[in-house]
Amino acid sequence: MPITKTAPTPSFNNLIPRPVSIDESGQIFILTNTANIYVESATTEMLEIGRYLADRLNPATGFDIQALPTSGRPMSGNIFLTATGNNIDLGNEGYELTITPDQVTLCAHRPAGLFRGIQTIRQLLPASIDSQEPQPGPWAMATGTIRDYPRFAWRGAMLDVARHFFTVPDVKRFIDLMACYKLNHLHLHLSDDQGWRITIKSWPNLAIIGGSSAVGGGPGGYYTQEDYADIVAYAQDRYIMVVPEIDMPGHTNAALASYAELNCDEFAPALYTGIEVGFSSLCIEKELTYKFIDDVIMELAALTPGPYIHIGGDEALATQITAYKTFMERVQAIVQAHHKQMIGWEEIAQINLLNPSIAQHWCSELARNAAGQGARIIMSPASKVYMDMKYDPSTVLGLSWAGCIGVQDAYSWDPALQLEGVSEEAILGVEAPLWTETIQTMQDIEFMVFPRLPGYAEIGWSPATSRDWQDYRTRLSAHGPRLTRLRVNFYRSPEIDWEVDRR
Ligand code: NGO
Repeated sequence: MPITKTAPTPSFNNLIPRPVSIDESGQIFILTNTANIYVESATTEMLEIGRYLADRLNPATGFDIQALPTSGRPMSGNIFLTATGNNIDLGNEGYELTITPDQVTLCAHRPAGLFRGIQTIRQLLPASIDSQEPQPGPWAMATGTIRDYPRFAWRGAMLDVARHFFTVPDVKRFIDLMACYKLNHLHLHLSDDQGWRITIKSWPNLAIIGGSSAVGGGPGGYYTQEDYADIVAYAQDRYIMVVPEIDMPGHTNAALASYAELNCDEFAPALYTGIEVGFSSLCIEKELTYKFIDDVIMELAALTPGPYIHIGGDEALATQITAYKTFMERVQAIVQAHHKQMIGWEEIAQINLLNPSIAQHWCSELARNAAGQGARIIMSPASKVYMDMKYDPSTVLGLSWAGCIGVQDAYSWDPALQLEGVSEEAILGVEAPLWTETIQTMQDIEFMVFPRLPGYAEIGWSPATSRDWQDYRTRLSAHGPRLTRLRVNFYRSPEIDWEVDRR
């Protein structure tokens, strides 16, 4: 049977994450070459958001859509972005989208809400809207109203740039793809045994020596502070907060190799290019260790507009537990002295956590102790959200220590039911890490991240009661053509009947 060339009927049914409320009215709006984007209460920030949308629409439509200031509703045929008259109950990221045959109106209380709503507009247009070259229209959208806001404040992804290094353009592409699914935190794992990836001006060898290796012995690399600031600003323009991690006291071979004086025996170990964990430790007894940490956190805090610094704390297998506690309590004080909130992997629950420190659950029950102390929890259960796990035993890339994670496994769990003693109120949100021991290129990243990431985004955003695997599976199939247009090297999982790109 020949594949039909007609475009799918416009509807609200293929959105990911699924909105809180959908009310279709059964007509269509058509975006034409006379349309513009009118922005009310046109601050620079609001106009930037309008321009962001125009930049997403112009390449594929071939139109010259402009973002223009307005006071009041524009004429029919246009897109109207406004912060006026919106219900503040929708919160900082919530929005209301009303589409009639005449107009598209996106209303949000805060700019972040407009930005999230723009992702919904993109998904309501045909998949070909994400092409970089002009495509045939018509650019039809279904009509009706969507009211939407997130379940959890933290919807994140983590990229390990330490095991393998990824360039600034790679990280920006990762950010763009996160933005499509309304994610809002990018956790960068900036140091590990195999590499130190950011310049610290007071300890220059960290990047120069510690940045010169990678798993498998590749050339490594590092971000200058300017590169890092560029990433942070790029993310900020997409309402994504960068959360930097410097892992300690374990996972520190790259630092120890860069400065002999950081080692208890004053001998610098060789650079490490294998994938074992748990063998390195900063020297807990040395005062210099804390001077080092203070310097690093001070520079990192100055580069970080967001409130968080992640200090790792996982798998400190080469550090005695009493020493670990002494160390971590000092580190917590250092982070707070630099006016930041400490985040650590759930092992930090072994210390006396000071408000507002945050623990990240990955594979033990320690997060429960953290919640018991009143700390908020980020849920990253390895067996569900580790994007470095293989999809199934035949996946060439990836590890499998936490099991294989198919698309359904990745989707079908609930953060509030995952760990007894860690309830909805204790949970700040969900984050999916991509560790990169086996991941070397952007193509590899895309293959492991897609199509699992949209599922994590939905778990973080959509009400638990509205989630259903069969329904999600159908919606995800319609994202195949979108990901293809975005040139994402996604895994064509056999669990999904991928929709054919019909134009
Ligand atoms: C663990 C370990 C990482 C590994 C990862 C591989 C945590 C928090 N520490 O997760 O160093 O890269 O597994 O899956």
